[in-house]
Amino acid sequence: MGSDSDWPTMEAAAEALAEFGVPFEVGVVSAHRTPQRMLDYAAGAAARGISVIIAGAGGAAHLPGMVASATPLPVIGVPVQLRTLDGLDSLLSIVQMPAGVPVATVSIGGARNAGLLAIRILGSADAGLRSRMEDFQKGLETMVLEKDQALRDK
Ligand code: RP5
Repeated sequence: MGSDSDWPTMEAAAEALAEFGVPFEVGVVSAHRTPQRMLDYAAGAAARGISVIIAGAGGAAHLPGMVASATPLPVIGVPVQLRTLDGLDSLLSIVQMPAGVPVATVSIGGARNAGLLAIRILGSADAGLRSRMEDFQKGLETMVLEKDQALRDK
């Protein structure tokens, strides 16, 4: 993430990965304040065994796109909502990438979905993880059906 101030938002991605038992690392890598560190991080991630990068930033949120430009790994961008502009600035800074440099952008503040998308990407080559994702999806369905039934029983 671009700042430790992003952590209250980004924590949900870490929680999702932890729920599925997927190992991850968390860190602050700023596109504007530590540009060389960001480039080194992105360029070295694949060689260190990283498979997917979730990059969250707010405001002029150039981190996900710049990381994507310096790694062949899939990058998921999380627009972090700051006090101004309702996070629209973050979203637009991340989502409108030039052709050739994709960032899979989730919703404003959508860090949990970023974690879940990373799990789906990893699950495409991991049958056990994919099976756990299918169980998770069945759990969502069960939850909705139970809520529906609870409303009908009122
Ligand atoms: C961005 O600037 C960070 O991702 C953060 O969302 C925002 C503000 O950072 P701080 O001033 O709170 O460190 O680069």
